[in-house]
This record gives sequence, structure tokens and C-alpha cells, in this order.
Amino acid sequence: MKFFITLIRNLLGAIIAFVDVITRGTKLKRSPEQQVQVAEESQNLALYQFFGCPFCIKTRRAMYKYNLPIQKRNVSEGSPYREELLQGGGKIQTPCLRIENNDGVEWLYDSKAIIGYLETRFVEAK
Ligand SMILES: N[C@@H](CCC(=O)N[C@@H](CS)C(=O)NCC(=O)O)C(=O)O
Repeated sequence: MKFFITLIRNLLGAIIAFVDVITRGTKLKRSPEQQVQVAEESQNLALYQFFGCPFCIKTRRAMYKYNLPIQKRNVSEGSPYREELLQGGGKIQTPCLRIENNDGVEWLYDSKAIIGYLETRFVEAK
């Protein structure tokens, strides 16, 4: 039974991911200098995620739209990133954005909060 639930979940995830790719539109355009700056800042960020998770897809769409090359870290069973997320953030829930700054590391859960953070930092402020 667990096998069929996992199969259906993965199948639905793959369909949603496919529809996402063919409908995601164009990326935000910046000057080359601005994009270099954004790419540098993005190196201090990482998205802990599942490939087929709808909330992760929503977050990845925003990252694509805002042209943010943020590393994606899959937290499937057996991945070392799963343990990192659990230890750092405190729970296995995706998406979660790992934010490294001068004060240390922050773990931001919830797709709406993550997208809001990215918009404030990379879209509205520029
Ligand atoms: N309100 C949250 C919901 C996130 C959520 O429910 N994520 C699911 C995956 S789609 C999850 O991490 N579930 C825990 C698990 O699968 O262990 C958001 O918008 O990010």
C-alpha cells in the first residue's frame, strides 16, 4: 500500500514539475553587474526541498522568475541534506531556505515566507 501511495505521489509530483517547466515564463532581466551581485549573494542561500513537493515547486518558480541562482538541496531519504535540515532547522518540512549572513545561519520555513523574503531582498530593494 505504501508503495502505491509513494508511486502516485511521485507521479503527481513529476506531472506538476513538468507543467511548471512548460509554463514558467521568462526570467527577470538585470544589468550584467546587478546579476553578478545577485549571484554572489545567492551563494549564501540554499533551498532544502523535494522535487515533487507543490510548495517547493511554487518556491522554485519564484526563484526562476526572479532569476536567482540559489542552490537546491534535495532532502529525500538517505540524503545528507536531510540530516542537515533536521539538525539546523529542527524539522523535516520543505521548502526551507538556509540563509547565511554575518550573524550566523537562519532557517526559513514556509513557501510564502520564503518568497516574501526573496522579493523583499532581491526585487523590491533593487
Ligand atoms: N505551509 C507550508 C507547507 C509545507 C509542507 O506541507 N510541505 C510538505 C511537503 S509538500 C512537507 O514538508 N511535509 C513533511 C514531510 O513530507 O515529511 C509551505 O507553504 O511551505
